[in-house]
Amino acid sequence: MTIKRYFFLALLSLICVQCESEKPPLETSDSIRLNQIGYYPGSVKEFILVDQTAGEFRVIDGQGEVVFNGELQDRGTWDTSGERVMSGDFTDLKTPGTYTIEIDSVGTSYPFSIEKKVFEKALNASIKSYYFQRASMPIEETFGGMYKRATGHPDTACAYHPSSGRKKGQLSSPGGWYDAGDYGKYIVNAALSTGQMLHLLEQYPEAIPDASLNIPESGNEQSDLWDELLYELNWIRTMQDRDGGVYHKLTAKNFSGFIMPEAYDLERFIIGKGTAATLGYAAVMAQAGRLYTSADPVWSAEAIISAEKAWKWALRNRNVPFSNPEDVSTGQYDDTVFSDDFYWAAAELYLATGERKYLKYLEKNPQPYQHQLTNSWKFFVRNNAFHSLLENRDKLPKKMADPLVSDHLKLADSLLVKIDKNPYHVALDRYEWGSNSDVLNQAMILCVAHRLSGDEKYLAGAERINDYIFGKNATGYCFLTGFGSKPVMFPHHRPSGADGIADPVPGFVIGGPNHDRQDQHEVEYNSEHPAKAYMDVEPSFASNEVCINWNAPAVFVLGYLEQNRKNQ
Ligand code: 9MR
Repeated sequence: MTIKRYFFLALLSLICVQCESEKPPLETSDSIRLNQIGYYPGSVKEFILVDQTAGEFRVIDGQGEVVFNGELQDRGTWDTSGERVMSGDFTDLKTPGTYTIEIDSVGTSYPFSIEKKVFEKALNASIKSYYFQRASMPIEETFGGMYKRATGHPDTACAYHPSSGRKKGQLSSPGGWYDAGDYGKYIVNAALSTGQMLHLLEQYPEAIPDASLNIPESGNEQSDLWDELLYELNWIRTMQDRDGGVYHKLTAKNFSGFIMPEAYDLERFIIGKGTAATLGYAAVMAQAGRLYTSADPVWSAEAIISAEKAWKWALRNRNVPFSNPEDVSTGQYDDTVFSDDFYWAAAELYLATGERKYLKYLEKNPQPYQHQLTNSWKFFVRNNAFHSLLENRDKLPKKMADPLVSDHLKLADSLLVKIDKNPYHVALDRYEWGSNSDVLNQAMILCVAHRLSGDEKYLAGAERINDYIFGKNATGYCFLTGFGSKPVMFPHHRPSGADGIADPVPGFVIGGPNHDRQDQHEVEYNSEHPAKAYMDVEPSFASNEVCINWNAPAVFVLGYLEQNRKNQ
């Protein structure tokens, strides 16, 4: 090497060292909030920057190359989270890959992907979570891996609680899913959740093919989602009394401690019998019976006959509410308004049987098309009816079908207006118990609007909302257990707490921020703001529990997005 060349190289390396020392590598910043799983190439791609001011951002690929430059927009202060919010958009970046976002003086985001089928794993896990919730059977290692466990709660000899209307005897009512972090089984919520997922199967029977979930029924040439739903439906059927009425729930008198299912130590009872459970039964059995006709005509016919029997019971018992008897303190799913439950049952029975009496009932008893703000699981019962009727609008008189379509699109448009106005591009007005499911149910409404109209704006709206669940939110957590760079680690879920495994059972959408903080005596929240009223601690049943009706809209939305975006 010549001396000249030597000096040239030495100078060059000095300059480089200086460059590097001027630009220390950026650290990961929790102030950048985005979908930690990722985006489809064809999706709207947004992220949020909080409590920092910056002008520009860049997207960096896996090789460290800048592949996109963009500008941040000031979105003002969001009172609900107390944050100063800026947003960035990189929708035009469509090349598949793994990326991060960098912002000078702030840091770098968590990594995320742009890829086709970007939610496939999250979708499958969100369905598989129901397998992990199965009562009365073991979770075998072949299917559950390290989350294997022994059989819990056989439920083959449950005594009747006097509230059931029976004074003696026992009911065999095995199977079904545990409702949530507790080990109860509740008909109202079982019907709602199963009904929501049946919408996905109705729209896309092949969305979850056989053998995609690795569950015991995989390989039986039937959709694995059907198999999972049947596990619940067959339990639901055991809860119908001979007169057609349906028991409200099967639980112990109180919640158990944080023990594994196989360590159960409390006697379980058949509790309550009422109008809401009976109508939920009628609706979901008619819906499943209709959709299952060709696969299993016998099962289907029996389900529909039992649904009609339930309907008749409800007509004779129009106003039998449930509330916990004095000696019972498990979940209530209490309701006093049954018009929406009647509406859903009438809708499904009409579609299943074609009988005019059910159509007449719907015509005479229309339901308002609006979004109720509190205890919205009650509202979603009504939505199940709308979604089935809309999907089958060719079977409705035009004067009924047309307003249903236009009302649905109006509701979806009102959500889009909120999404545009909100600094985080979400549409929630209130953060209640299970707020994440409210977010997902709004996304579901937008998916249905997309299905009705084919208009891309609704699909984009559903995605923008869905990003919230995976990290574009005021807590920075990815709210699906087992996913994301800032994952939920301590859900209020008994098996996750008791199994001695550090990672929680995967695939659960946790409840999310809850301004009402019903658990504040046990949990110290670190923010006063509604959108931040969330703590990743096991005792937080009001913000960090899992529940079957919170996962159900995630299954629908992720399934819908996969079907509509997988090739884009
Ligand atoms: O999701 C339910 C929420 O809307 C109610 O405010 C809350 C209190 O009644 O109950 C929630 O449902 C719980 C059920 O009662 C028992 N299993 C766990 C459910 C989720 O926390």
